[in-house]
Amino acid sequence: MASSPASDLPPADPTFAIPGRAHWDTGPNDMPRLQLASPDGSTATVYQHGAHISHFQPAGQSPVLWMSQSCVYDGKSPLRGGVPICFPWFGPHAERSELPSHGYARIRPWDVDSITSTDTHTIAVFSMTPNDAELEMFPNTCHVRLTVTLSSALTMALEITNTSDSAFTISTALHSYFEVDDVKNVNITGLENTQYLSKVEGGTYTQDDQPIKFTRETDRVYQNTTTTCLLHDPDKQRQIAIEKTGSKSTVVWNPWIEKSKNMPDFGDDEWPSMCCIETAAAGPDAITIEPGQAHTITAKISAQST
Ligand code: TA6
Repeated sequence: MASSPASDLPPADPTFAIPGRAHWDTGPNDMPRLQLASPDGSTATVYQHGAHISHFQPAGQSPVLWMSQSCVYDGKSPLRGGVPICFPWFGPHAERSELPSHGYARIRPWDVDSITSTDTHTIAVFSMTPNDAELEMFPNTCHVRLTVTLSSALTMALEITNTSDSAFTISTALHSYFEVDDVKNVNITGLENTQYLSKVEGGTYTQDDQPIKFTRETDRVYQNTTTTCLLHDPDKQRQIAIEKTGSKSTVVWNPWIEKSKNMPDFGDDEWPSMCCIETAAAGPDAITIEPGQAHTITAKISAQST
């Protein structure tokens, strides 16, 4: 890989840039964010807070990731939309309700390890090591790295290394929010005949042999699945593919009307414009990592006109 850093500045330096490929700017409340571009003209944005990807737009397409207009940019809250990193647990903490939903990784700044470019890709690497407060929540030392690779597709690789001397089990997700024209008109293929846990109805069910459609609040953790999902959006005349490795859970979520009203960082009328298809390892598909070992989850997002 031929990298072309602009200078010997540290990549987290706000003056670091690779002309035409990477530069830092600031979002609301001066939150640092990295703007990436690939040779084909695709773009992506990653906030240093949570190593949170907030934007991905393939060349010639409208934005693929959804962000709430009510998102809170205070450097403490999770950003609503894009791709929050859920780690080291998914959802509410199993025993301690006072701990943050979806873990600590998305609500703290990450280090910037490198920003490089090649003839075809632009790559940014972020990492974090839990601090004392985070170790109090989850008492296992680890190192977490997110590699963001931008071409006409967006590939995210989340590598979790167990740096402790005992095995630990984590649940995690790349919690991707996708922009759709009207969620009532989309469908998702790839999860037919797959078992899922429904957080809305409660209990476990099996998807029929039909595509998933949204007619109500939907919050499903599909289990033991490694398939690629396709999000078909006829109104946008687009299909979004989510390919994955290292993940056996796929979470499908739309809050619908009432839940949207109960989320202060989610507009009451925003639910028709999004749906989540999350690349996860949760519930029975949680991951146990032995000392000194690592596990990587990848999600590759691409879009094509239909
Ligand atoms: O992925 C679906 C889910 O677990 C839902 O239950 C809902 O809570 C959503 O995540 C958003 O969680 P958050 O903590 O970001 O509000």
